Amino acid sequence: MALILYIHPLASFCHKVLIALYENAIPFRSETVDFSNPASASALLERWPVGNIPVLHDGAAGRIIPETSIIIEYLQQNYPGPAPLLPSDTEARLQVRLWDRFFDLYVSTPMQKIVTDRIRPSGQNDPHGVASARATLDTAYAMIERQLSGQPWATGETFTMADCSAASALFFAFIVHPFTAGQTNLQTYLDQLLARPSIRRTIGEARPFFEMFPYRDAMPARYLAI
Ligand SMILES: N[C@@H](CCC(=O)N[C@@H](CS)C(=O)NCC(=O)O)C(=O)O
Repeated sequence: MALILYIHPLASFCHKVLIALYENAIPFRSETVDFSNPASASALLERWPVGNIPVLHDGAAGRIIPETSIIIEYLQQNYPGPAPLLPSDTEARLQVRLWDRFFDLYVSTPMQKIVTDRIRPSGQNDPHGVASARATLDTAYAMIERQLSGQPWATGETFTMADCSAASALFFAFIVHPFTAGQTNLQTYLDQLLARPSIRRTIGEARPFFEMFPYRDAMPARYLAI
């Protein structure tokens, strides 16, 4: 198999790329990175010294491709499928890139800050950083609520890379920082994302690892039935 995606099945940024692969039925093999295993961790660092996952290895091209948005664009360029996730129209494409960045930077990143603070060694928590992450999520949720008014997906009528980013970000963000009662567009959007086959499949594959999630106790019951 030419494409190998190095992942962890519970990791939200890995979900973003898995969703893109499933949307276009691109054949690939996934390999789980075990950060607690020095051999597995150092093999990842050899491929991408930053040490983040996911990382794609394209054996046919002899290339390593890191960074979720770049991986998805690379897949579209080199392994195009029936569901392009970046539109060809340049203005529409800019909007997709903007909202992809938005979900990564202003939803996923603060969500990760809140989650990882829970597993810091005792006495090394960062209450100021967590409060700031919650404030960022409040701002982001209000902006997404407005953005979704009158359109089903993040940038319009079509499911795109921005929605891949949104799905992985909002699934976990909702657990650690729920939407307010008035944020009905956000709630409908999350429901719609969770009903999509590529996303159901990704979450289904993550479910056996939910016990490892530091906020497992706060997971909505319906997440367990996806
Ligand atoms: N900007 C990166 C973010 C990737 C990222 O933060 N991945 C997390 C997993 S969801 C990770 O590798 N965490 C492990 C670490 O930082 O050591 C991307 O889009 O690929």
